[in-house]
Amino acid sequence: MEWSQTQIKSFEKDGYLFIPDLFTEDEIEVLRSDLPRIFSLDRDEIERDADTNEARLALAMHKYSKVFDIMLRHPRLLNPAQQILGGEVYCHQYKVVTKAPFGQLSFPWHQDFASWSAHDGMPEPRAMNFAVFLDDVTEFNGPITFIPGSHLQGKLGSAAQTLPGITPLYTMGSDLVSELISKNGIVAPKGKAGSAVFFHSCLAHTSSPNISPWPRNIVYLTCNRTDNCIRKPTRPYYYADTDFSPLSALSDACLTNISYSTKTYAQN
Ligand SMILES: O=C(O)CCC(=O)C(=O)O
Repeated sequence: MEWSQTQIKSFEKDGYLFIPDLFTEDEIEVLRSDLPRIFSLDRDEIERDADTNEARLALAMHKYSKVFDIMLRHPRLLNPAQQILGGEVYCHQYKVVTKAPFGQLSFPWHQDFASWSAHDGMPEPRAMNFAVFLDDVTEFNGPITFIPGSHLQGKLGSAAQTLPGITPLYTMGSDLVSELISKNGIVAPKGKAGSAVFFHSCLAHTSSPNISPWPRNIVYLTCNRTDNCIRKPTRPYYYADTDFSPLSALSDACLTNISYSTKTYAQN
């Protein structure tokens, strides 16, 4: 499934594309049903707040979850990734960001490319995020929030900020964010589980804590063009993979075709 010209134009203008109901409820349930097992694992790839033990991220889930290994190669993510990035892609980062009911996790304003460039030596902003909602996302459970069109400014000023349970994030100052918002506004795509939002690596974004009694899990596949592979890795593989093998897509029915017995078992 590739994007139409209208979708491409909208992405080029706004820096993101929201697609409601890209995945069915059944497909999402296959993924969501493995989350309790994943977040109970004691592995380096599961990041928690050291003080509260609140789970924040599961990274590189393809190493220990069969169903997320399948999702990594889903054609509804990979085909547009190859189309929009203009060539073969590999997985730079793959994660579930989990916001527990009434949890603390939030992200200050940032552009992803600032961190990928500074930590990983990514040459150009030719990687981007393909995100799928695993729960309904509302204004109350900490939606990801964008400044539309901010990607057109390229990489902007930022400084490393230490955050609990994740590697330092290159974040943007309030004056710069205010200026961008006064020009371009602010938007938080919301929708049912199964909806997707794909966004440019220079798009300024943030997200606030989950103030609701409902969970908010989003899976992010960050694809990078193989010829833009990272040059100076400084972080563990699960933040910035150094396996630059191109991904190839499975069949469109890959999530529904897996047999019941394989749905929840561990990958390794
Ligand atoms: O999932 C979220 O709330 C935001 C995640 C984010 O901003 C990021 O991973 O760069």
